[in-house]
Amino acid sequence: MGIFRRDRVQDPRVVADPHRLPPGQVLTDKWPVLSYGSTPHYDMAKWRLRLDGEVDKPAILTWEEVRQLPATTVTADMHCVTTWSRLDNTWEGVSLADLARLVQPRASARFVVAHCAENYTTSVPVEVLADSDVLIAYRHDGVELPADHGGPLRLVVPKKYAWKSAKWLERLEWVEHDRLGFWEVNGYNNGADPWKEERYW
Ligand SMILES: Nc1nc2c(c(=O)[nH]1)N[C@H]1C(S)=C(S)[C@@H](COP(=O)(O)O)O[C@H]1N2
Ligand SMILES: [Mo]
Repeated sequence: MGIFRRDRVQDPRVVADPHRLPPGQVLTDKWPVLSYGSTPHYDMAKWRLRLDGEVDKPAILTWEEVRQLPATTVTADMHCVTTWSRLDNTWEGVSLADLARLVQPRASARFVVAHCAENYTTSVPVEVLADSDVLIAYRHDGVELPADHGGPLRLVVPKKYAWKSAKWLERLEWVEHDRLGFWEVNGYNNGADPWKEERYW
């Protein structure tokens, strides 16, 4: 039976709202780990989150400082380009809107590049990040975000394929011109809209 226990016809949430499952996707109740490279293990006393680039108030935050920022809870679906979708993930963290209030991006900033462990990067337009369901998350479904799933901190962009939801986030860089990330240069479509099936080039 594998991880794909229920299909779109049977799940009551999808029956009630067929739009929730993008075309070509299959539901999973389990949470697969999809990582290129190995899971990093940080010394949290030395860990930092860098917020910089085209912003008026760049910041370097310690773990304690991240946890003291105003917290947000978002319930959102997750769609991987390899065709699994996991509904109703509860994420806790800091909204991108609150982060933007902190660093004050300039008008010239049109994209944000997420920099992660192992040189993984991805980029997201600022309009997409302005959506109220976008956050940097440190908890998932009531527990601290497991390391394999991006703990201590990951970006979550629910309305894009999940490779935009960068795990092991270390830096957000506001930039004027888009910069293709790891998967985007390796064959994934930079638009990444699951409802348009923007999967590959
Ligand atoms: N740093 C980093 N972030 C990443 C990845 C990765 O390999 N490295 N994989 C992406 C992909 S393709 C998916 S589907 C999701 C998977 O998240 P999960 O392992 O928590 O399910 O993380 C995304 N973020
Ligand atoms: Mo993925």
